[in-house]
Amino acid sequence: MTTPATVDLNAAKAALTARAQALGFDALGVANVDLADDEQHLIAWLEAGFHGEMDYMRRHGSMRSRPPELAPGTVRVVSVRMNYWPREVRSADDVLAEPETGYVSRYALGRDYHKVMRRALATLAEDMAREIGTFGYRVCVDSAPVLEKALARNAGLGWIGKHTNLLSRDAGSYFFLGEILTDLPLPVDSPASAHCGTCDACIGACPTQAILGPYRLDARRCISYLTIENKGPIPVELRRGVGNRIYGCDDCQLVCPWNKFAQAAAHPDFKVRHGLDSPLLAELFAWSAAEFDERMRGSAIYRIGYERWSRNIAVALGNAPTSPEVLASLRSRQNDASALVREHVAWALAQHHTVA
Ligand code: B12
Ligand code: SF4
Ligand code: SF4
Repeated sequence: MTTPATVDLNAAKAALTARAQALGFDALGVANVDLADDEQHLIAWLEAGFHGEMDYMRRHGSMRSRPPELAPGTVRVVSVRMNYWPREVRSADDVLAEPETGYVSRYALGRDYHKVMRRALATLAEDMAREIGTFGYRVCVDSAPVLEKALARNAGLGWIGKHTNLLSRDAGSYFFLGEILTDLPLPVDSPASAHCGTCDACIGACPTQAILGPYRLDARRCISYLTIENKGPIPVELRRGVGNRIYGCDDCQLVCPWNKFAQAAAHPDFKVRHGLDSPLLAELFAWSAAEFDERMRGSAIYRIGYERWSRNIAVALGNAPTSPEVLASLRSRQNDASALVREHVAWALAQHHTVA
């Protein structure tokens, strides 16, 4: 990486902030690369095995807490926030209370945020380079091995809540994070202070008791992990708790009092597609693999594939009230080509006290 010698760093940061806003980011902050305390938490979390089958979390080792190991020369991390809650969307609480309807986490109703954020971050960095000259940088969104929440907290964008998501007083927690790792020694912001106080609503609200205590999440029990990251069967003892959640889960955030201040997404790509904010389970289960591919391409859901998608819907149908539609839907895929789906369908039928 190379750093231009004669850059006014205060002016560069002001320009970066203004450009970020114009590109649709809701906030920007800058932090240095020291994550020593968070590294200790990360090591303890991995040693407890809370990452489950997310082997990459262990493989990346200290790179996650030491950004210069990922991008040599990095001295600052620019963090950005982008709100994702769609402007026009059915109430999450209403859908969660309708067991024949599937609940898709509100972050996944529109286009895949990885693409949206990465494109906007790359444009932000390129625009900066045009303005101040070539500088060293690397753009990251989600899949890059860095502790995004800790970096964003240090950059003043919010605090890590007891549910382990980043949240802020002016925007709640319904936002994505992204970063530019850079060798530009930009002025840093102050870390945000924490405001959970004595509240512990998120811990009690978790349907599968995945939040073992403040800031301690066992991913192996989290519905987000079970329905998205987990490739195999959903553990039988957790299937009831999954309810009608077919992709991700928002419960710990839905009860958070700070989400009264959450703001709707301004970005048009986060608009609801294919009625996913309120889909009938039986209709989704009737999709063929080709229909799944066609409808979900461009969505984050596409990444889990048809088999895991079907597995998740089978569990939700097992948790739905018994009705001729639910039984017919499950029976239609009793002999599915996938052994994983067949096993979940058999479990679901057994919940309705029937196997045929
Ligand atoms: C792995 C992962 C998951 C895993 C594990 C979640 C987790 N808490 O780590 C699973 C699959 C479960 C998951 C679920 C979700 N995820 Co996720 N996930 C990630 C990913 C890729 C890595 C996170 C990580 O490093 N975890 C490691 C562990 C150690 O972190 P941790 O448990 O949060 O612990 C930290 C702190 O809490 C603290 N800490 C730990 N113990 C203690 C103890 C004390 C006393 C204190 C003070 C602090 C402390 O130290 C740790 C290091 O900072 C990030 C992207 C990224 N690259 O960072 C997205 C990310 C965190 N996920 C995100 C989202 C949106 C979600 C979901 C909301 C999606 C959904 N609706 O289904 C859920 C939320 C579940 C939840 N309650 O956290 C967003 C969060 C945005 C935000 N506002 O915070 C991120 C940042 C992606 C992005 N780019 O926007 N995710
Ligand atoms: S996302 Fe859902 S399952 Fe995961 S910790 Fe939050 S409430 Fe629990
Ligand atoms: S629900 Fe309460 S404890 Fe949990 S993150 Fe929100 S304020 Fe903090």
